[in-house]
Amino acid sequence: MDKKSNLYAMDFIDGDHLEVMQLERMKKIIRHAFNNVEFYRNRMRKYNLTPDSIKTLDDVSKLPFMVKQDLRDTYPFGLLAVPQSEVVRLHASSGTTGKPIVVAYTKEDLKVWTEVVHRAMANCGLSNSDIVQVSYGYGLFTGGLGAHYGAEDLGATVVPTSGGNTRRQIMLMRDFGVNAICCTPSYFIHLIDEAAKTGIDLRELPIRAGIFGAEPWTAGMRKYVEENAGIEAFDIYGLSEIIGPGVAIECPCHDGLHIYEDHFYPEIIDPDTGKVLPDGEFGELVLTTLSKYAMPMIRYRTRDLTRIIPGRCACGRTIRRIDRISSRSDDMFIIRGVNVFPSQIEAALLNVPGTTPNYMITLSNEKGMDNVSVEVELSQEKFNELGDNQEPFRRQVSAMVESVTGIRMALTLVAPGSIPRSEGKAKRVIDNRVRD
Ligand code: DLL
Repeated sequence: MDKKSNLYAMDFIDGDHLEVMQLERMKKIIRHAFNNVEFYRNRMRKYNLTPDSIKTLDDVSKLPFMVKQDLRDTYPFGLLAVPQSEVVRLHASSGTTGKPIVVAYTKEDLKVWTEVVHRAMANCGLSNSDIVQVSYGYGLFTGGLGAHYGAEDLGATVVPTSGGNTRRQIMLMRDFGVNAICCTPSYFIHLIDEAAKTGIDLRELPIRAGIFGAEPWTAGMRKYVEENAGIEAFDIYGLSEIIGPGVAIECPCHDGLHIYEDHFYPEIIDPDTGKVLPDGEFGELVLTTLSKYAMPMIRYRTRDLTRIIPGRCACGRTIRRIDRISSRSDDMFIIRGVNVFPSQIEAALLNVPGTTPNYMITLSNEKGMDNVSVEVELSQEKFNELGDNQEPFRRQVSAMVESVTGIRMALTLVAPGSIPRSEGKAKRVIDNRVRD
Protein backbone atom coordinates (compact mmCIF):
# COMPACT_ATOMS: atom_id res chain seq x y z
CA MET A 1 0.00 0.00 0.00
CA ASP A 2 1.31 3.49 -0.77
CA LYS A 3 1.38 6.32 1.75
CA LYS A 4 -1.95 7.71 0.56
CA SER A 5 -3.84 4.43 0.76
CA ASN A 6 -2.44 3.91 4.26
CA LEU A 7 -3.71 7.32 5.20
CA TYR A 8 -7.20 6.71 3.87
CA ALA A 9 -7.25 3.23 5.44
CA MET A 10 -7.26 4.92 8.87
CA ASP A 11 -10.88 5.93 8.22
CA PHE A 12 -11.78 2.25 7.99
CA ILE A 13 -9.76 0.97 10.97
CA ASP A 14 -11.55 -1.65 13.03
CA GLY A 15 -12.78 -0.60 16.47
CA ASP A 16 -10.37 -2.72 18.51
CA HIS A 17 -7.30 -1.49 16.67
CA LEU A 18 -8.50 2.06 16.98
CA GLU A 19 -8.94 1.74 20.74
CA VAL A 20 -5.47 0.28 21.17
CA MET A 21 -4.03 3.18 19.19
CA GLN A 22 -6.11 5.77 21.06
CA LEU A 23 -5.08 4.41 24.47
CA GLU A 24 -1.42 4.33 23.58
CA ARG A 25 -1.57 7.90 22.29
CA MET A 26 -3.67 9.10 25.22
CA LYS A 27 -1.26 7.71 27.82
CA LYS A 28 1.68 9.30 26.03
CA ILE A 29 0.10 12.75 25.65
CA ILE A 30 -1.12 12.86 29.25
CA ARG A 31 2.35 11.97 30.50
CA HIS A 32 3.83 14.63 28.22
CA ALA A 33 1.39 17.26 29.51
CA PHE A 34 1.98 16.27 33.15
CA ASN A 35 5.76 16.35 32.80
CA ASN A 36 5.93 19.63 30.90
CA VAL A 37 3.02 21.88 31.87
CA GLU A 38 2.58 23.16 35.39
CA PHE A 39 -1.10 23.81 34.78
CA TYR A 40 -1.78 20.10 34.08
CA ARG A 41 0.50 18.91 36.86
CA ASN A 42 -1.26 21.07 39.45
CA ARG A 43 -4.69 20.08 38.28
CA MET A 44 -3.97 16.39 38.25
CA ARG A 45 -2.31 16.53 41.66
CA LYS A 46 -5.35 18.30 43.04
CA TYR A 47 -7.39 15.23 42.09
CA ASN A 48 -4.66 12.81 43.29
CA LEU A 49 -4.00 11.68 39.73
CA THR A 50 -0.77 10.86 37.95
CA PRO A 51 -0.25 9.74 34.34
CA ASP A 52 -0.34 6.16 35.68
CA SER A 53 -3.98 6.65 36.66
CA ILE A 54 -4.88 6.31 32.97
CA LYS A 55 -5.15 2.59 32.29
CA THR A 56 -8.17 2.50 30.01
CA LEU A 57 -9.79 5.02 27.65
CA ASP A 58 -12.65 5.51 30.10
CA ASP A 59 -10.15 6.62 32.75
CA VAL A 60 -9.89 9.93 30.91
CA SER A 61 -13.16 10.87 32.61
CA LYS A 62 -11.29 11.04 35.93
CA LEU A 63 -9.43 14.10 34.65
CA PRO A 64 -10.84 17.60 35.14
CA PHE A 65 -12.22 19.56 32.18
CA MET A 66 -10.48 22.50 30.57
CA VAL A 67 -12.31 25.59 29.38
CA LYS A 68 -11.50 28.59 27.22
CA GLN A 69 -10.83 30.68 30.33
CA ASP A 70 -7.88 28.39 31.12
CA LEU A 71 -6.30 29.49 27.84
CA ARG A 72 -6.95 33.12 28.70
CA ASP A 73 -5.49 32.71 32.20
CA THR A 74 -2.31 31.18 30.81
CA TYR A 75 -1.98 33.70 27.93
CA PRO A 76 0.14 33.60 25.87
CA PHE A 77 2.44 30.61 26.44
CA GLY A 78 1.48 29.08 29.79
CA LEU A 79 0.21 25.85 28.20
CA LEU A 80 3.26 25.20 26.04
CA ALA A 81 4.51 21.65 26.56
CA VAL A 82 7.66 22.01 24.45
CA PRO A 83 10.47 24.59 24.39
CA GLN A 84 9.75 27.59 22.19
CA SER A 85 12.53 26.44 19.84
CA GLU A 86 10.31 23.51 18.83
CA VAL A 87 7.28 25.69 18.09
CA VAL A 88 7.07 26.48 14.40
CA ARG A 89 3.65 28.18 14.17
CA LEU A 90 1.27 30.21 16.31
CA HIS A 91 -2.38 30.92 15.59
CA ALA A 92 -4.84 32.92 17.63
CA SER A 93 -8.56 33.25 17.80
CA SER A 94 -10.14 36.46 18.93
CA GLY A 95 -12.82 36.32 21.52
CA THR A 96 -15.55 38.84 22.11
CA THR A 97 -13.45 40.65 24.72
CA GLY A 98 -9.83 41.26 25.55
CA LYS A 99 -6.90 39.12 24.59
CA PRO A 100 -7.11 36.37 21.99
CA ILE A 101 -6.40 32.76 22.82
CA VAL A 102 -3.13 31.48 21.41
CA VAL A 103 -2.40 28.04 20.03
CA ALA A 104 0.99 26.58 19.07
CA TYR A 105 2.25 23.80 16.81
CA THR A 106 5.44 21.79 16.46
CA LYS A 107 6.50 20.54 13.03
CA GLU A 108 4.92 17.17 13.85
CA ASP A 109 1.69 18.87 14.96
CA LEU A 110 1.49 20.61 11.60
CA LYS A 111 1.90 17.23 9.90
CA VAL A 112 -1.05 15.88 11.87
CA TRP A 113 -3.14 18.90 10.94
CA THR A 114 -2.18 18.59 7.28
CA GLU A 115 -3.02 14.89 7.40
CA VAL A 116 -6.51 15.37 8.81
CA VAL A 117 -7.39 18.13 6.34
CA HIS A 118 -6.01 16.01 3.49
CA ARG A 119 -8.17 13.10 4.65
CA ALA A 120 -11.14 15.44 5.03
CA MET A 121 -10.84 16.70 1.48
CA ALA A 122 -10.36 13.21 0.08
CA ASN A 123 -13.46 12.24 2.03
CA CYS A 124 -15.42 14.85 0.03
CA GLY A 125 -14.24 13.22 -3.18
CA LEU A 126 -11.53 15.76 -4.01
CA SER A 127 -8.22 14.69 -5.52
CA ASN A 128 -5.15 16.02 -7.29
CA SER A 129 -7.32 16.65 -10.36
CA ASP A 130 -9.15 19.43 -8.54
CA ILE A 131 -8.58 23.14 -8.28
CA VAL A 132 -9.44 24.33 -4.80
CA GLN A 133 -10.02 27.96 -3.88
CA VAL A 134 -9.31 28.69 -0.23
CA SER A 135 -11.39 31.71 0.77
CA TYR A 136 -11.10 31.23 4.51
CA GLY A 137 -9.03 34.03 6.00
CA TYR A 138 -5.27 33.47 5.99
CA GLY A 139 -3.44 34.72 9.04
CA LEU A 140 -3.99 34.13 12.73
CA PHE A 141 -7.32 32.43 11.96
CA THR A 142 -6.74 28.72 11.36
CA GLY A 143 -9.16 28.41 8.41
CA GLY A 144 -6.95 29.62 5.54
CA LEU A 145 -3.62 27.96 6.29
CA GLY A 146 -5.33 24.83 7.65
CA ALA A 147 -7.30 24.23 4.45
CA HIS A 148 -4.33 25.31 2.33
CA TYR A 149 -1.79 22.77 3.51
CA GLY A 150 -4.31 19.92 3.55
CA ALA A 151 -5.37 20.64 -0.03
CA GLU A 152 -1.77 20.95 -1.17
CA ASP A 153 -0.87 17.66 0.50
CA LEU A 154 -3.75 16.05 -1.36
CA GLY A 155 -2.09 17.28 -4.53
CA ALA A 156 -4.89 19.64 -5.50
CA THR A 157 -4.09 22.94 -7.17
CA VAL A 158 -4.63 25.55 -4.47
CA VAL A 159 -5.83 29.08 -5.17
CA PRO A 160 -5.10 30.94 -1.91
CA THR A 161 -7.45 33.92 -2.28
CA SER A 162 -8.17 34.33 1.47
CA GLY A 163 -11.34 36.27 2.30
CA GLY A 164 -12.54 39.55 0.76
CA ASN A 165 -12.40 41.20 -2.65
CA THR A 166 -15.41 39.15 -3.64
CA ARG A 167 -15.63 40.24 -7.29
CA ARG A 168 -12.02 39.19 -7.84
CA GLN A 169 -12.73 35.86 -6.13
CA ILE A 170 -15.54 35.25 -8.61
CA MET A 171 -13.40 36.24 -11.58
CA LEU A 172 -10.61 33.84 -10.53
CA MET A 173 -13.10 31.09 -9.81
CA ARG A 174 -14.42 31.39 -13.34
CA ASP A 175 -11.10 31.98 -15.13
CA PHE A 176 -9.21 29.18 -13.33
CA GLY A 177 -12.08 26.70 -13.57
CA VAL A 178 -12.16 26.19 -9.80
CA ASN A 179 -13.88 22.91 -8.77
CA ALA A 180 -14.15 23.40 -5.02
CA ILE A 181 -14.20 26.25 -2.56
CA CYS A 182 -13.45 26.41 1.15
CA CYS A 183 -15.13 29.28 3.03
CA THR A 184 -17.76 30.06 5.62
CA PRO A 185 -21.29 29.24 4.43
CA SER A 186 -22.39 32.83 5.00
CA TYR A 187 -19.57 34.15 2.83
CA PHE A 188 -20.52 31.72 0.09
CA ILE A 189 -24.06 33.12 0.09
CA HIS A 190 -22.56 36.56 -0.35
CA LEU A 191 -20.48 35.19 -3.22
CA ILE A 192 -23.58 33.79 -4.92
CA ASP A 193 -25.31 37.19 -4.62
CA GLU A 194 -22.32 39.14 -5.90
CA ALA A 195 -21.85 36.74 -8.81
CA ALA A 196 -25.50 37.23 -9.78
CA LYS A 197 -25.00 41.01 -9.75
CA THR A 198 -22.22 40.67 -12.29
CA GLY A 199 -24.34 38.36 -14.43
CA ILE A 200 -22.51 35.16 -13.42
CA ASP A 201 -24.51 32.09 -12.51
CA LEU A 202 -22.31 29.81 -10.39
CA ARG A 203 -24.36 26.85 -11.61
CA GLU A 204 -22.76 27.31 -15.00
CA LEU A 205 -19.18 27.20 -13.66
CA PRO A 206 -17.16 24.00 -13.02
CA ILE A 207 -17.39 24.49 -9.25
CA ARG A 208 -18.99 21.36 -7.79
CA ALA A 209 -18.10 21.23 -4.08
CA GLY A 210 -18.07 23.60 -1.14
CA ILE A 211 -16.30 22.83 2.13
CA PHE A 212 -18.10 25.00 4.58
CA GLY A 213 -17.52 25.49 8.26
CA ALA A 214 -16.28 27.75 11.04
CA GLU A 215 -19.86 28.70 11.93
CA PRO A 216 -23.17 26.89 12.39
CA TRP A 217 -25.40 26.47 9.36
CA THR A 218 -28.70 24.75 8.84
CA ALA A 219 -30.10 22.15 6.46
CA GLY A 220 -32.07 24.99 4.82
CA MET A 221 -28.87 26.91 4.18
CA ARG A 222 -27.39 23.78 2.57
CA LYS A 223 -30.37 23.53 0.26
CA TYR A 224 -30.06 27.21 -0.62
CA VAL A 225 -26.36 27.05 -1.54
CA GLU A 226 -26.66 23.72 -3.34
CA GLU A 227 -29.56 24.96 -5.44
CA ASN A 228 -28.18 28.41 -6.14
CA ALA A 229 -24.63 27.37 -6.95
CA GLY A 230 -25.13 23.86 -8.31
CA ILE A 231 -22.65 22.35 -5.86
CA GLU A 232 -22.50 19.67 -3.20
CA ALA A 233 -21.95 21.22 0.23
CA PHE A 234 -19.80 19.51 2.88
CA ASP A 235 -19.76 20.50 6.52
CA ILE A 236 -16.28 20.75 8.05
CA TYR A 237 -15.79 21.27 11.76
CA GLY A 238 -12.87 22.31 13.85
CA LEU A 239 -11.61 24.75 16.42
CA SER A 240 -8.31 26.51 17.03
CA GLU A 241 -7.81 25.07 20.50
CA ILE A 242 -7.88 21.52 19.13
CA ILE A 243 -6.04 22.11 15.82
CA GLY A 244 -8.18 24.22 13.44
CA PRO A 245 -10.38 22.91 10.59
CA GLY A 246 -10.29 19.15 10.05
CA VAL A 247 -11.48 17.75 13.37
CA ALA A 248 -14.50 16.29 11.59
CA ILE A 249 -16.08 16.35 8.13
CA GLU A 250 -19.05 14.99 6.24
CA CYS A 251 -18.66 12.26 3.67
CA PRO A 252 -20.88 12.05 0.55
CA CYS A 253 -23.61 10.35 2.64
CA HIS A 254 -24.17 13.69 4.45
CA ASP A 255 -25.32 11.85 7.53
CA GLY A 256 -23.13 13.40 10.19
CA LEU A 257 -19.47 14.38 10.33
CA HIS A 258 -16.76 11.71 10.67
CA ILE A 259 -14.50 12.69 13.51
CA TYR A 260 -10.81 11.89 13.17
CA GLU A 261 -10.85 10.01 16.42
CA ASP A 262 -7.40 8.55 15.90
CA HIS A 263 -6.19 12.11 16.67
CA PHE A 264 -9.05 13.67 18.67
CA TYR A 265 -10.76 11.67 21.40
CA PRO A 266 -14.42 12.72 21.69
CA GLU A 267 -16.77 12.59 24.67
CA ILE A 268 -20.26 14.02 24.98
CA ILE A 269 -21.19 15.40 28.37
CA ASP A 270 -24.24 16.85 30.00
CA PRO A 271 -23.30 20.56 30.02
CA ASP A 272 -24.93 21.10 33.42
CA THR A 273 -23.62 18.11 35.37
CA GLY A 274 -20.46 17.21 33.42
CA LYS A 275 -21.60 13.58 33.32
CA VAL A 276 -20.44 11.59 30.26
CA LEU A 277 -23.41 10.65 28.07
CA PRO A 278 -23.79 7.52 25.96
CA ASP A 279 -23.61 7.59 22.14
CA GLY A 280 -26.80 8.98 20.64
CA GLU A 281 -27.51 11.52 23.37
CA PHE A 282 -27.11 15.23 22.73
CA GLY A 283 -24.76 17.23 24.90
CA GLU A 284 -21.54 19.21 24.80
CA LEU A 285 -18.57 17.92 22.84
CA VAL A 286 -15.39 17.47 24.89
CA LEU A 287 -12.17 16.73 23.03
CA THR A 288 -8.76 15.41 24.00
CA THR A 289 -5.96 15.81 21.47
CA LEU A 290 -4.09 12.53 21.12
CA SER A 291 -1.18 13.63 18.96
CA LYS A 292 -0.59 17.35 19.37
CA TYR A 293 2.55 18.05 21.35
CA ALA A 294 3.14 21.82 21.47
CA MET A 295 -0.12 22.44 23.30
CA PRO A 296 -2.00 19.30 24.22
CA MET A 297 -5.64 19.85 25.17
CA ILE A 298 -7.02 17.42 27.68
CA ARG A 299 -10.78 17.17 28.09
CA TYR A 300 -11.40 20.54 26.46
CA ARG A 301 -15.02 21.69 26.72
CA THR A 302 -15.83 23.00 23.25
CA ARG A 303 -19.26 24.46 24.21
CA ASP A 304 -20.47 22.98 20.90
CA LEU A 305 -23.66 20.94 21.17
CA THR A 306 -23.94 17.68 19.27
CA ARG A 307 -24.12 13.92 19.77
CA ILE A 308 -22.18 10.90 18.61
CA ILE A 309 -24.30 9.21 15.98
CA PRO A 310 -24.65 5.53 16.87
CA GLY A 311 -23.95 2.89 14.23
CA ARG A 312 -21.91 2.67 11.07
CA CYS A 313 -22.13 5.15 8.20
CA ALA A 314 -23.33 3.83 4.85
CA CYS A 315 -19.99 4.93 3.31
CA GLY A 316 -18.28 2.14 5.26
CA ARG A 317 -15.94 4.38 7.25
CA THR A 318 -15.63 3.05 10.78
CA ILE A 319 -14.53 6.24 12.48
CA ARG A 320 -17.53 7.58 14.33
CA ARG A 321 -19.70 10.53 13.38
CA ILE A 322 -20.91 13.58 15.25
CA ASP A 323 -24.10 15.36 14.33
CA ARG A 324 -23.89 18.76 12.69
CA ILE A 325 -23.08 21.41 15.30
CA SER A 326 -26.28 23.41 15.32
CA SER A 327 -25.31 25.69 18.15
CA ARG A 328 -23.02 26.44 21.03
CA SER A 329 -24.22 26.31 24.59
CA ASP A 330 -23.15 29.94 24.95
CA ASP A 331 -25.02 31.07 21.78
CA MET A 332 -28.29 30.45 23.41
CA PHE A 333 -30.33 33.29 24.77
CA ILE A 334 -33.32 33.00 27.03
CA ILE A 335 -36.32 35.14 26.31
CA ARG A 336 -39.26 35.01 28.67
CA GLY A 337 -38.00 31.69 29.95
CA VAL A 338 -37.70 30.11 26.51
CA ASN A 339 -34.29 28.96 25.24
CA VAL A 340 -33.65 30.31 21.76
CA PHE A 341 -30.79 29.55 19.39
CA PRO A 342 -30.00 31.76 16.37
CA SER A 343 -30.08 28.63 14.21
CA GLN A 344 -33.80 28.21 14.95
CA ILE A 345 -34.49 31.62 13.48
CA GLU A 346 -32.45 30.75 10.42
CA ALA A 347 -34.34 27.47 10.03
CA ALA A 348 -37.65 29.33 10.25
CA LEU A 349 -36.63 31.89 7.62
CA LEU A 350 -35.55 29.25 5.18
CA ASN A 351 -39.08 27.83 5.34
CA VAL A 352 -40.49 31.00 3.86
CA PRO A 353 -39.61 31.54 0.19
CA GLY A 354 -38.78 35.19 -0.42
CA THR A 355 -36.59 35.63 2.65
CA THR A 356 -32.83 35.06 2.63
CA PRO A 357 -30.47 33.54 5.20
CA ASN A 358 -29.26 37.08 5.96
CA TYR A 359 -30.64 38.14 9.30
CA MET A 360 -29.61 40.01 12.42
CA ILE A 361 -30.88 39.45 15.92
CA THR A 362 -30.76 42.26 18.47
CA LEU A 363 -31.14 41.61 22.17
CA SER A 364 -32.04 44.41 24.55
CA ASN A 365 -33.48 44.73 28.01
CA GLU A 366 -35.92 47.03 29.66
CA LYS A 367 -37.14 46.95 33.24
CA GLY A 368 -35.46 43.59 33.82
CA MET A 369 -37.14 42.00 30.80
CA ASP A 370 -35.09 40.71 27.89
CA ASN A 371 -36.40 41.51 24.43
CA VAL A 372 -35.42 40.21 21.06
CA SER A 373 -35.94 41.75 17.66
CA VAL A 374 -34.93 40.40 14.31
CA GLU A 375 -34.26 41.98 10.95
CA VAL A 376 -34.72 39.77 7.92
CA GLU A 377 -33.47 40.54 4.45
CA LEU A 378 -35.83 39.99 1.54
CA SER A 379 -34.74 38.44 -1.73
CA GLN A 380 -34.59 40.91 -4.60
CA GLU A 381 -37.61 39.31 -6.35
CA LYS A 382 -39.73 39.41 -3.20
CA PHE A 383 -38.70 42.97 -2.49
CA ASN A 384 -39.77 44.02 -6.00
CA GLU A 385 -42.95 41.99 -5.83
CA LEU A 386 -44.10 43.38 -2.47
CA GLY A 387 -43.44 47.04 -3.20
CA ASP A 388 -45.14 49.07 -0.44
CA ASN A 389 -47.32 46.22 0.69
CA GLN A 390 -44.93 44.26 2.94
CA GLU A 391 -47.13 43.86 6.02
CA PRO A 392 -48.99 40.62 5.16
CA PHE A 393 -45.71 38.93 4.25
CA ARG A 394 -44.02 40.30 7.38
CA ARG A 395 -46.78 38.73 9.47
CA GLN A 396 -46.33 35.43 7.69
CA VAL A 397 -42.57 35.39 8.38
CA SER A 398 -43.15 36.45 11.96
CA ALA A 399 -45.64 33.61 12.48
CA MET A 400 -43.14 31.10 11.14
CA VAL A 401 -40.41 32.37 13.49
CA GLU A 402 -42.88 32.19 16.39
CA SER A 403 -43.89 28.65 15.53
CA VAL A 404 -40.27 27.45 15.43
CA THR A 405 -38.91 29.31 18.47
CA GLY A 406 -42.04 29.44 20.61
CA ILE A 407 -41.81 33.17 21.21
CA ARG A 408 -43.14 36.21 19.45
CA MET A 409 -40.46 38.72 18.52
CA ALA A 410 -40.48 42.10 16.79
CA LEU A 411 -39.62 41.32 13.19
CA THR A 412 -38.73 43.79 10.48
CA LEU A 413 -38.20 43.12 6.80
CA VAL A 414 -35.28 44.95 5.25
CA ALA A 415 -34.15 45.57 1.69
CA PRO A 416 -31.73 43.19 -0.06
CA GLY A 417 -28.10 43.95 0.82
CA SER A 418 -28.83 45.98 3.97
CA ILE A 419 -27.45 43.51 6.52
CA PRO A 420 -23.66 43.80 6.76
CA ARG A 421 -21.77 40.88 5.18
CA SER A 422 -18.71 39.29 6.67
CA GLU A 423 -15.73 37.75 4.88
CA GLY A 424 -15.44 35.23 7.66
CA LYS A 425 -17.82 34.19 10.38
CA ALA A 426 -21.18 35.94 10.15
CA LYS A 427 -22.25 38.06 13.09
CA ARG A 428 -25.84 37.11 13.85
CA VAL A 429 -26.51 38.58 17.25
CA ILE A 430 -26.06 42.09 18.62
CA ASP A 431 -26.37 42.01 22.37
CA ASN A 432 -27.34 45.43 23.73
CA ARG A 433 -28.50 44.10 27.06
CA VAL A 434 -27.27 46.18 29.98
CA ARG A 435 -26.40 44.17 33.07
CA ASP A 436 -26.49 45.86 36.49
O1 DLL B 1 -13.52 28.13 13.07
C1 DLL B 1 -11.78 26.53 12.62
C2 DLL B 1 -12.41 26.23 11.30
C3 DLL B 1 -12.02 26.91 10.17
C4 DLL B 1 -13.37 25.23 11.19
C5 DLL B 1 -12.57 26.61 8.95
C6 DLL B 1 -13.94 24.91 9.96
C7 DLL B 1 -13.53 25.60 8.85
P1 DLL B 1 -12.33 28.92 15.68
O2 DLL B 1 -12.23 30.26 15.09
O3 DLL B 1 -11.50 28.63 16.89
O4 DLL B 1 -11.89 27.82 14.64
O5 DLL B 1 -13.85 28.65 16.00
C8 DLL B 1 -14.26 27.40 16.47
O6 DLL B 1 -16.43 27.66 15.45
O7 DLL B 1 -16.07 25.82 18.49
C9 DLL B 1 -17.70 26.10 16.67
O8 DLL B 1 -18.47 26.81 17.62
C10 DLL B 1 -17.63 26.89 15.37
N1 DLL B 1 -17.57 25.99 14.22
C11 DLL B 1 -16.49 25.58 13.54
N2 DLL B 1 -16.87 24.75 12.52
C12 DLL B 1 -18.22 24.62 12.60
C13 DLL B 1 -19.21 23.89 11.87
C14 DLL B 1 -12.50 27.58 13.45
N3 DLL B 1 -18.91 23.16 10.81
C15 DLL B 1 -15.75 27.39 16.69
N4 DLL B 1 -20.49 23.99 12.28
C16 DLL B 1 -16.25 26.03 17.11
C17 DLL B 1 -20.83 24.74 13.35
C18 DLL B 1 -18.66 25.40 13.70
N5 DLL B 1 -19.95 25.46 14.07
